Amino acid sequence: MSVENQLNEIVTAHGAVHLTLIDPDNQSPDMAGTMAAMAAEGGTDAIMIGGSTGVGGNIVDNTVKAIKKQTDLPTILFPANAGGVSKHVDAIFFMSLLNSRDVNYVTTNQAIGAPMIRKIGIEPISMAYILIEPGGTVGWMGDARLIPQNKPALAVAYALAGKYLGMHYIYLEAGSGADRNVPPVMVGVVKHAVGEETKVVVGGGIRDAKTAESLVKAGADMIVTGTIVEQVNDVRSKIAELVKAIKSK
Ligand code: 1GP
Repeated sequence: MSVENQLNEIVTAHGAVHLTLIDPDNQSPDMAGTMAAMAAEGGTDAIMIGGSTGVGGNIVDNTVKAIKKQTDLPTILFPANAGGVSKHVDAIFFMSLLNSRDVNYVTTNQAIGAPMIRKIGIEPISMAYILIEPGGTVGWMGDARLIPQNKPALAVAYALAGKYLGMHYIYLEAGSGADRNVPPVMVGVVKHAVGEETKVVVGGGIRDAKTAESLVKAGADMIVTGTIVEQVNDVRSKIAELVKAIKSK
């Protein structure tokens, strides 16, 4: 079964998916493998691998290989650009940064990477990537016109544009380590607009069970957490706490 279908089935069966993001630039590949294994024990559904800076060359490959050695969970690449593609992942979030001013992040990196993805045979999962304030490093690197937190209608407009362009997933991103996560009200109106079939992924600045739960209650299908995994000693319990809060069954 494709990774996309696996994730969608988890949404149907359990109400939401939890994704753990590991930035290859922030620890050794072995440590990344250990973190992924602990996240798996905590009940996360898949491991995303990516970061905005310092992720070229072998580091992504080595990190993915170490993660695959220590868990059976699906691995999904979350690339900063075409340079970060690894043949070892199961799938890739094939994203367009819809609210970027820079065409490189909207279509050029995608065109550079697409033939490689076809050749190595990893599964592309089409995704509209939409950056919300504060936007973090990715907002700066991606030259995004950040959507203000108090303008949910703008997020709806971009999300619908993504859906009508054929994208299956809509990622509302506040930026890694954000001091303000995407507001639940924005998630709610976006989910209402795009409907059940299009999945809404939310990430950036989510650190506790209460926040994760409020976002899923508002309509998020998938929650991404990254920074918190790097900050706690007990990764397993932290992930278990988040997973418990978002799964209805
Ligand atoms: C970043 O949304 C993800 O792309 C995760 O954000 O690191 O703040 O959990 P955090």
